[in-house]
Amino acid sequence: MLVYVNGEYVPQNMAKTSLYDHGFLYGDGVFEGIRAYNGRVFRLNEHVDRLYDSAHAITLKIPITPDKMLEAILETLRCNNLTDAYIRPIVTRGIGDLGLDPLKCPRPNVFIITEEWGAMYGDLYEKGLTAVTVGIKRNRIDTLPPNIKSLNYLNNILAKIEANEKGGNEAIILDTNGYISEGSGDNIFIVKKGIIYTPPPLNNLKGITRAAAIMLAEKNNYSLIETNIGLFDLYTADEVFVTGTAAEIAPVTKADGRIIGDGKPGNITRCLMKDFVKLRNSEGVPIY
Ligand code: PXG
Repeated sequence: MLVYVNGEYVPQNMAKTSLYDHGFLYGDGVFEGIRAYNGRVFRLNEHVDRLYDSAHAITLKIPITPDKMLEAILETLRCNNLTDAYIRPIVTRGIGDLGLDPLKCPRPNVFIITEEWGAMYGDLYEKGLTAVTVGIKRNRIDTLPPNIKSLNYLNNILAKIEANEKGGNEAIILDTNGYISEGSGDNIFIVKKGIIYTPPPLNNLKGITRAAAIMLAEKNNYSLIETNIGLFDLYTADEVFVTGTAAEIAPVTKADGRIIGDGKPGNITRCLMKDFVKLRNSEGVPIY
């Protein structure tokens, strides 16, 4: 597999950066997670926009234009003959000294990794995921805003460690007010009496799959309300599902030992899952 490193395509085991790259030393950088299906990159412009927004939020000036980034992503896929892939653009602050000051890093580094990739949860799309709330809280919005897709994912990783420990497929992370924020790598929705609810995108990542799910809900004339959600709402929901580039739309059928609805993926969840598969198979930027 070839990877993109600052304008060049190099074998993945030859790609390198310095130990002094602040992406490595401090998690100082941003990234994206993108999928390609059937030779088309799903929501490519949206992911590139979010990458540049994340970078802007940490005053990181990406050394190439968004158009060049988009073309580099497509070219990396082409170099590797990929049609169904996971794509990981990464921009680090670049090489500096051991101090944390980003002013010491003159040039950000740009990397693009691509891999062949299929479904994430396998039979769990039929059975549903088991979710567990974790003790670690989502970063407060006035500390490290969860909207920034930064290379510092320790908050999410600590949540994932707890979920693994508790035997859950995914973590449900609360914010410091006790409201549900998101999973370790996906956004959360609940359904009650035919109405879909999801937290406003403040204490979580502005998920691109989340936006697609909202669009599909509107197309199907489902009512959808963005509002704060608590544990009671989660436990007593008729349906729960998560959305993310990796997870796509995946049903949750158990949360903290409470069976959700009748313990099977609900009708609205299934409808959105089906529509999402149609959408991602039919839309996207052609690679070839
Ligand atoms: N919240 C968080 C914290 C995420 O990292 C999402 C929501 C969903 O956003 P999108 O735009 O993808 O719908 C994400 C993105 C993984 C993995 O290995 C997951 C993500 C990114 C990178 C890796 O599970 N999720």
